[in-house]
Amino acid sequence: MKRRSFLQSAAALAAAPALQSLLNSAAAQNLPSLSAAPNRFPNDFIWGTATAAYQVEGAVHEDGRGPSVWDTFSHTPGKTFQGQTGDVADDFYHLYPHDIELMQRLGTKGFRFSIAWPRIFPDGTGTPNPKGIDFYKRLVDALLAANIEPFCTLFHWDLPQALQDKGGWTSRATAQAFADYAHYTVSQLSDRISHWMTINEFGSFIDAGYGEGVSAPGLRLPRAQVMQARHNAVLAHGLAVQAIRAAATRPVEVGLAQDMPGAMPAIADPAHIRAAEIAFREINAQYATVIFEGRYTDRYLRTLGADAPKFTPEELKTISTPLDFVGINIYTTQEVVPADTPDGFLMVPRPTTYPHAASNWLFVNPQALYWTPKLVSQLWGVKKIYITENGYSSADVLRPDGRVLDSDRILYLRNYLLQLQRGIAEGNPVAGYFLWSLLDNFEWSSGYSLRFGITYVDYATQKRTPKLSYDFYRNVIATNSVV
Ligand code: IFM
Repeated sequence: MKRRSFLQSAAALAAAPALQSLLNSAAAQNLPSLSAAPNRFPNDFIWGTATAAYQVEGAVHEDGRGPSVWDTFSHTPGKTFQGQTGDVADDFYHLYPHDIELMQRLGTKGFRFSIAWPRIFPDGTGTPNPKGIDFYKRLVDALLAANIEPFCTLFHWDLPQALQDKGGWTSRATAQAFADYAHYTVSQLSDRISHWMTINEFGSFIDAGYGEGVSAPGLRLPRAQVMQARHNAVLAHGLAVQAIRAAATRPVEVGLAQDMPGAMPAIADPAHIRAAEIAFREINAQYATVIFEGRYTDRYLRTLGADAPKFTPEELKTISTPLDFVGINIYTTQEVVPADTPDGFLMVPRPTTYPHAASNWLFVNPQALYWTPKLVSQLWGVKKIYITENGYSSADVLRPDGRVLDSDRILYLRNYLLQLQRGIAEGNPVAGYFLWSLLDNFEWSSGYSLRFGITYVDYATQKRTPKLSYDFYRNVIATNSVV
């Protein structure tokens, strides 16, 4: 301690006149001022963190909550890492006041969370559960008291089990049930919440849940049924957008949170950029493209042939109901090159040496935060984007001195945020960024084996320890820049 303060004061004494004369001469020569932070974000930029109900709340049997497909799936032997479940998770249901203090210390202006549908309608439909709504009222009131803007997602994968028993997303009735749940919830909470997102990441619960069987409900259905489930889910989104607008008691902004599989030009020349645009639209045909364009691409329908979903023109209109903002969950992207094929593009297979996080799908490519918003705004004329998720899983270690020095997460965040800032400076319409995640949490079928938080959670004691990346992010927010 002594040594540090001696060095600090000695350095300060030696540097003071030199620094002053440098500043003076910079001003005289009209050079940029040393005090002006480089890589600044817009003044009204919303810095936030993100979570989801089943991943953090716990308290699965409290206050009348019904079972969800994730309760069933995680309690089925062999489905999650070491049979782990979200029964307790981060116990956010009880500890949220403490976690809001963590957000305050961080300086965040926004918090993205999701509402557990089975807390509001334990059976998916029917009589609402007032205690479920009360929990979210308490949570939102506490956020507002802390000057943190709530960004609410209505569905982050915890479908009520009762609806799954009737076919889940393979049934069109689930789309209507979702709109009804959205209508009721917004009627109760829109006096407090201005930003609403319908659905989080369609592919992660449809394709992974009904096609590959690696997420709840763990099914491997024939392709035609999975394609119909995709359609029912985007229809649910469109119906919910309309229900939210109809139910809101004051003006609200409506969007979604989608992880558009990225495509970026391997080389930033016109031919590669064109190839990336074509690829981006096609690889998002089943979700984002139909939502923004109100049509499935010819290639999508042709490729599916007899397995293509059944739909009506009226449904396509509903699905593409205009949004106020678009939330994009961005972790990675993939390089595209032009190719002499009917599609005109080739997705570059990732070499085995391509860097990735602890999650084997999370390939590190900072330019994802530059190109994905750019392509979305250019292709579909989107005027307002939030990065609703971005983050990194690491092999975090709690050291004997009580610190978690996650320099790899900082490396990731710094490089990604620099690209985000570069894009905004060039005109990408990004209004905010929500880091995934505030806390380590239940990472679905990987259980607690993968940590995404900037706060370390000791699951045995529920003790929270801010990691070095928490300090890094606090500095980004305080300076509104990446330095
Ligand atoms: O934990 C998930 C989250 O629920 C959805 N987006 C990706 C995150 C990291 O895998």
